[in-house]
Amino acid sequence: MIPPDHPRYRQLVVRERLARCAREGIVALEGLTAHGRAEAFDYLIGEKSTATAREAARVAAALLLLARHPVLSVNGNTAALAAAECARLQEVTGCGIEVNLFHRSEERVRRITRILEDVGASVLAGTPERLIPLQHDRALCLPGGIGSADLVLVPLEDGDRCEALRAMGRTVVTIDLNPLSRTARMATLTVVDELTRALPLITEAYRGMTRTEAEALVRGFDNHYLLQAAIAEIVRELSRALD
Ligand code: PTJ
Repeated sequence: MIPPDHPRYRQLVVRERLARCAREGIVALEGLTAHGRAEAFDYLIGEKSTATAREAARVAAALLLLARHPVLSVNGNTAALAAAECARLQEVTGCGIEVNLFHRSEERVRRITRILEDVGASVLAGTPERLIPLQHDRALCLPGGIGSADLVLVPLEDGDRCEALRAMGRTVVTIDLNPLSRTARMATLTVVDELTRALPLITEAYRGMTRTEAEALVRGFDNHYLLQAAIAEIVRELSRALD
């Protein structure tokens, strides 16, 4: 039992949830190390959504609004941490949701689908095909889902699928606390923020946005600039750390 007055109560609750989901086969064991890396980067950005993250979330909403067939790709960590936020994003934007896993097994796909459906999400189903040119199982996707999406929102991605999707001409929006990761640099747009903070920011930005505003936001953004700004924010946060 974690005492609610513990200074890092929230982080400990999240860790406990991820550990439980790992024991239940929802989160891959490797997902726990990915989370540890993210915790370290979250520390560096001050565990809050920065101004740059908010700006990037608005651009993400704009890209979603202008997309013809947007699909949110969900892995084990994303389902364990943010199933309800995924469902809410879908409710507001109408995006498709597809389970796509690096450490794939049909049992994990079923469990992750159930977590999402339990909070009201509608998850795409069907027979996956190797539609992305990759050697591992992230190649597997649904012809009516990621296979035909013009925009794929891929939180907590590993870089090679991001690169492959870009090479296929897709718009790739990612959420990644590490602004230096290959995914962050390969994506069309990266929101450098923690997943459970970033998804609601995107959802709320989408709700109030007109098509004209979206078109203006999409015309003016530069992912490289946003990543540099995110790194500058980390440096500022570090220089204040011991003040
Ligand atoms: O469920 P599976 O089988 O698809 O496997 C999922 C993992 C996460 C194991 C797999 O995709 C993987 O190995 O990912 P990587 O290459 O470790 O990349 C994950 C990225 O997401 C890292 O750059 C982390 O910093 C970042 N990340 C992890 N948790 C969060 C995060 N970014 C934002 N919010 C988080 N909560």
